[in-house]
Amino acid sequence: MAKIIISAALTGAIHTPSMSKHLPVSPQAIADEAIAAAEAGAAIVHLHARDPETGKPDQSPEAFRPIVQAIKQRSDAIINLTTGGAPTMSIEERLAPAAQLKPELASLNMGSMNFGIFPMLDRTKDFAHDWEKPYLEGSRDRIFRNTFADIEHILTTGTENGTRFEVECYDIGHLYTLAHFVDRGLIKPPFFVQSVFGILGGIGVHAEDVMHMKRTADRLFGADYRWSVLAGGRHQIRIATMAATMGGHVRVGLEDSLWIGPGKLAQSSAEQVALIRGIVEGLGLEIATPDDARAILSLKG
Ligand code: KMH
Ligand code: ZN
Repeated sequence: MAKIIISAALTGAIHTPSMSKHLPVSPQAIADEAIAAAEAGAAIVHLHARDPETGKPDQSPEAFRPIVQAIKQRSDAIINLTTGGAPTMSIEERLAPAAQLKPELASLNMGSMNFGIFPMLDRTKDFAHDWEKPYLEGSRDRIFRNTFADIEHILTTGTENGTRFEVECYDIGHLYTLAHFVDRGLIKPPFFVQSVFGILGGIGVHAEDVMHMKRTADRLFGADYRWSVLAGGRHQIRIATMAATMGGHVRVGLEDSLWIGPGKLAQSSAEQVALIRGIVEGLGLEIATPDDARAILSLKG
């Protein structure tokens, strides 16, 4: 039976430090979280970086370098660098860490969209840093830009470096955009499709949404794709479980959800990895090691 790949997304650019004291911010904390998640069963660690003083997303290659070095010294987990960065950043800025550090995997966001993080304002009383509130508020009037030209630029730069992609699809149209790049021969199978559920501006978190994504991807890509699923916030584990029962791979981590249960903050991404690992193994399925995942996704290693 095929093994299930667990990805752990450790810090991201959606949540801000005042939402949870457990969100890792410094290079050391992000690397430690990555290693703990890998030890708990994650084969892939998806990385963003932050300014250690303020916790603001920092997309400079210099911010990523010490994180990547520390992880490589202590783990063979697959390193997946964000090219999404944050919706406030330019495409060149977003691409720079992956272009310079040439990881095995990088994210590739498949369409421009609204990306609403402003509802989180309601849940946070006090902000420790000046940037946090306007950053969240600004998502009312900000577009997460991923034009066809942007996607092609990231795709061709990464491919020249031997980097393959976690293809992030936030809606059904993004699958058709992937099909367009497949038709043009710009991406080769197996495609690692990360379906993203529950971002305000993308597809929702109903079981029918998950079924529709899977059915559409099956029809468009047949045996040429590997399906992984993430859901934002409190829906994370429910949707990951649903995907696992359908043979999908799963992504968890504090980038996607700060929670481990109703009203209970997760202390780490590793805690979420351990939870979903227990569910996957309880279903009688096996988790993939990093080398299993390299084989499943045809990575350079
Ligand atoms: N934050 C996730 C919903 C990226 O880094 O390219 C999507 C993400 C984007 O991981
Ligand atoms: Zn990310």
